[in-house]
Amino acid sequence: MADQATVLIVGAGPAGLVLGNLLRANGIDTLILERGSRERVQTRARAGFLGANSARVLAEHGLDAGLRQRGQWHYKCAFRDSDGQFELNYAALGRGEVHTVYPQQDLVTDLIAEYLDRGGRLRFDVTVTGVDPKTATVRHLDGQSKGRFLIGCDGSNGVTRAAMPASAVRHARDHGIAWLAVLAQAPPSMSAVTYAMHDNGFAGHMARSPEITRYYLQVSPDDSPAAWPDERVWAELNTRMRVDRFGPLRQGPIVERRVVRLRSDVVDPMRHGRMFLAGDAASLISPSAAKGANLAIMQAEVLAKALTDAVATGDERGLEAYSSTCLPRIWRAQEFSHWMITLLHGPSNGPDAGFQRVLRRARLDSLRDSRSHQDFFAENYVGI
Ligand code: RFL
Repeated sequence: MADQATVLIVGAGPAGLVLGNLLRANGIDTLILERGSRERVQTRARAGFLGANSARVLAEHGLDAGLRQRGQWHYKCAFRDSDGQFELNYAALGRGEVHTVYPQQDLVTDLIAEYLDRGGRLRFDVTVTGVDPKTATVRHLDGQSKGRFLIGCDGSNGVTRAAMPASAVRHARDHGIAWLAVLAQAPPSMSAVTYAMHDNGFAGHMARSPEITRYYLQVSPDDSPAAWPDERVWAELNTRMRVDRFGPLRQGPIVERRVVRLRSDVVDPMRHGRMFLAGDAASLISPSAAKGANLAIMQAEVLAKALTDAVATGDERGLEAYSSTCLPRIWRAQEFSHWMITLLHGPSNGPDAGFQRVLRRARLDSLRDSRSHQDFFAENYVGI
């Protein structure tokens, strides 16, 4: 099978689907190739917290009907440790922005339906096995597809980033930390996102929907999900969340568990020949500050405008500036995410562990007491 399209996109995650929708709205012939089945991509639970810019992009392009109906606004987060707990109402800080909590699989479901309604072409169950960035051609088991432009939205282990030349730099960091990420079939236990610091390690609580809550537990990087049956997860959450002091968690069956290593990387530049990278393919960011899907949506908007200009008028200045437009924003998010990692995770057992412990205390005290620190936090937490 040989397909042609003006814009060929590999991957139907948030990056590929937002881009596809924006291009279709501008009348650009677009084909998305996705390795998974429709059912698989529509049930893959990952992100939930969408920042103000993502909500704006989705609203401005008529992609927010589900978000408006079922999304929930979140505007505060809490930090707790052995000294107590404090809350930050970030809607009253910084730029006064809020998060919209909407499960990623619901967003992906909405985006697929809207894209197909807009006349977009999308093939599921097609695994791209190789790409040629110079000719914007991809190979898959059914043959090959060719575009005028090729967009890699196939995640951080995809074939498109693997086709970047040796001259492209991949700035990478493994933070040496892992989280057990679980979804519990239970309502949220608190009204705020809660970050708990404990000598056993970090624990986090994040609402997803009235019936489902995400929890995180810092675990050893070589830990396996099988070592964490439900009882062990709840016992450790109860300890680290200090339920004896702050009240019980609403428990329910754990319906998904996986170990996520906290890793970050940035590919620079994000372009090679006729190929452009977007989303996790361009930059992987640890989930510590909930930025990955938000960065993907930001890049999709920038790229959609640049591609539209190139196709409609032949003006490729937006495409030439794609990397330099996105990279500073990606690095701002990476910097904040890294800051969150150092705030949330206990010191190692190294010789300076005591020093690091007191530093973290000072950071938390500053965040609790300093209005300018809180404004800075709020601006970075919800924005990019
Ligand atoms: P995706 O979502 O990984 O989609 C890539 C798609 O490409 C397909 N694919 C291929 N298709 C054809 N041929 C091939 N060879 C292919 N190889 C791959 C895949 O099947 C897939 O459908 O990347 P995209 O679009 O860049 O979106 C990125 C986001 O998914 C990711 O950044 C977020 O989920 C990160 N993240 C969060 N981000 C937020 O903004 N807010 C959050 O609250 C948040 N929470 C999270 C998260 C990520 C997590 N994990 C699992 C790492 C929570 C967790 C636990």
